[in-house]
Amino acid sequence: MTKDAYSLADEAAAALRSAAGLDTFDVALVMGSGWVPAADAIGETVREIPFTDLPSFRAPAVAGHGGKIRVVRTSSGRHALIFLGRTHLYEGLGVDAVVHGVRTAAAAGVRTLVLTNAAGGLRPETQNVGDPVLISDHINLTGDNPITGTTFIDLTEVYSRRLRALVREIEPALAEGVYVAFRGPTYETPAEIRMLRTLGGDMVGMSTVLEGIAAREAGLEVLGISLVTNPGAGLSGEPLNHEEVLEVGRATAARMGVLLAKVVDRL
Ligand code: 8IG
Repeated sequence: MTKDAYSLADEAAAALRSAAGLDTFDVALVMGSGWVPAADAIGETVREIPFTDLPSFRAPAVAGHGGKIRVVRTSSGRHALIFLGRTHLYEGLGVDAVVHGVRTAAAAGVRTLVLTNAAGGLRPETQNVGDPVLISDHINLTGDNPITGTTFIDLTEVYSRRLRALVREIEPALAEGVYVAFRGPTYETPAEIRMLRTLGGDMVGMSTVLEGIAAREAGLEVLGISLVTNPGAGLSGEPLNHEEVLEVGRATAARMGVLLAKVVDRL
């Protein structure tokens, strides 16, 4: 029998503890595209571990997505695991590969998970490119789920109300929104964007929801933040491209980094 995804995460957690020289960690952060430059503000780097040094991890396929775990000590002495890059469902490696980092972090003792992403904005009436938006809930249109079998996990509060309130103590004006995920890798058609607006979505992307589900299964408290890097297809008259995502990230890195550093120190 091949080993199940949870035992593989236990093995990866043991390798991570040993590579990091630490027994446990307070928080993990997954840095989406556009967020990697913000990682520098979170704390002092203790060690960097390439994904390829840890069992069952894959190097991310996308340029600009990094590919390592940075172990950081924050100014208040907390230890954070910063995932610089993630595996996406559209890479075709399967849902277990997508959530392996989250399961590994949970197995290594993390109790709080911060999921960041870059996303298309579905509400150009109120959203500007470069705005962070707190994820209040999600709509999973990936067609997949990290859980198989009769484990009926409650998803009433995937994205912690408590953590959202804590972020709003730091940035009271931050908007909240519902994040919709498709498998990708195509961006949407304008008709799909109109559909998502009708369905109650506020942001659209290709990540986060499967990791959020796996995190709730593991009992983690989750904070989700999207960086709006483009209006959804058909909302602006311009075609979408990946380079603008990275550019918005570079332009907002300082603001996002300061925000995350403050959040991590108040957990
Ligand atoms: I950044 O407009 C980013 N990621 N599906 N649609 C989808 N993913 C995205 C988008 C977008 N922008």
